[in-house]
Amino acid sequence: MTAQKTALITGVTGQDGAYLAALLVAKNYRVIGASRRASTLNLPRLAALDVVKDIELRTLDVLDPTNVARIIEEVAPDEIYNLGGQSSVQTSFQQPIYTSEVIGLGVLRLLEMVRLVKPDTRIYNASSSEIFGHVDTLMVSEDTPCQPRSPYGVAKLYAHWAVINYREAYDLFAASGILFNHESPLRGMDFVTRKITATLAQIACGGQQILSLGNLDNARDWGFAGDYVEAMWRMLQQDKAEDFIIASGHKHSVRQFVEQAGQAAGLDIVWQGEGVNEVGLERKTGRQLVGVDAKFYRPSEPDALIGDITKAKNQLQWQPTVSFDRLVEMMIDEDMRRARDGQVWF
Ligand code: NAP
Ligand code: G4F
Repeated sequence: MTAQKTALITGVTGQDGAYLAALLVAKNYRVIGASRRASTLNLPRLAALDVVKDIELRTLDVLDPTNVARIIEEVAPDEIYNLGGQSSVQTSFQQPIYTSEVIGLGVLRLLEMVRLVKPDTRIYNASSSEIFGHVDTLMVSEDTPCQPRSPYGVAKLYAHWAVINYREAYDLFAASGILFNHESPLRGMDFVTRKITATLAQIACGGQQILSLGNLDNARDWGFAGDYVEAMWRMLQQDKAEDFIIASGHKHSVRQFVEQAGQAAGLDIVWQGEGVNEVGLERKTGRQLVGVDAKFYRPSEPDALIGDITKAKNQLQWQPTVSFDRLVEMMIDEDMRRARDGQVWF
């Protein structure tokens, strides 16, 4: 029988943290779930997947290296999945310095603490497709040059190179997953997909609100978070630490997401007008369901990129199992259930 492995997950209270905790518990890991100290514990996602009882919760802030070092010393993890951090690109334009401290220097602090305290630990770094930004090709691979277009993307690129440097300089087993957007019914409300499904579900259940969005023509390569955490785990089971693109290989616009979510909620949406004057109307009644507000536009945006997952398919034997249509349906179904039950979520 193989010995039970210990995994430390930072950001366990977030979307990916919850799905990864459930995956590792099912694989018989001892799971140490770390989150920031808060006046009330943020456990609804872990509770939704019924894993609170199966993990050991610890307080950890990636801003404090002594905190990180103490926990590594105490729990002696075989694997660390560093998912904790300010994850909103939009917020990074308002809080660029804080964002860089947490998701840029935060990763460097973690790498340095692992090197000093337990250098045989395997580390997963949550890199992002935001590192690419503006590119000459729309299908990006692990070798595509980066030109990030947000403070978030710049900080993630710093962390990405810190991981490569620690691999080369100190032989740490540190690997970056360059993940494209991944969503689920557990996605935070300040991301566009969940904002759309939660609001349309409330409207479909009798609510009177209008879904107010930014640029409807921006597009993303969207996949399902449950698929993507499996890829994180596979990356740390390789013989050698390497970086991998994880994506769906397809892109859709925000407008297409709204239309698909509307269909799934029983709302047929037609568009009228242009730019900030554009509105989405319910075909049957003419009632306004969607509006555009310039406050949700960003100072700069990445190109509409698609991820090339050839390397992940060949080396990790990984590929997505949930299609775009199914993803939207899953999110609408869950938000309709919450709306009917009067639940306020995240
Ligand atoms: P999320 O739902 O926003 O979760 C972020 C987690 O980080 C939360 O548990 C949050 O804790 C924690 N956190 C925030 N600041 C922290 C700090 N200073 N120290 C420790 N923990 C902190 O994000 P997610 O979607 O699960 O994403 C996980 C990681 O993958 C993030 O690094 C994100 O940038 C990256 N990523 C995500 C995607 C995506 O599409 N989802 C794509 C590429 C990369 P609280 O409960 O206290 O808020
Ligand atoms: O849902 P979003 O906020 O996700 P974004 O910026 O792509 O970032 C997410 O994916 C990254 C992976 O590439 C992660 F690294 C990051 O942590 C995060 O998980 O915005 C998606 C698109 C953007 O083009 C945005 O301008 O939707 C557009 N959008 C239009 N209206 C909106 C809105 N975004 C938000 N959040 N809110 C709106 O009202």
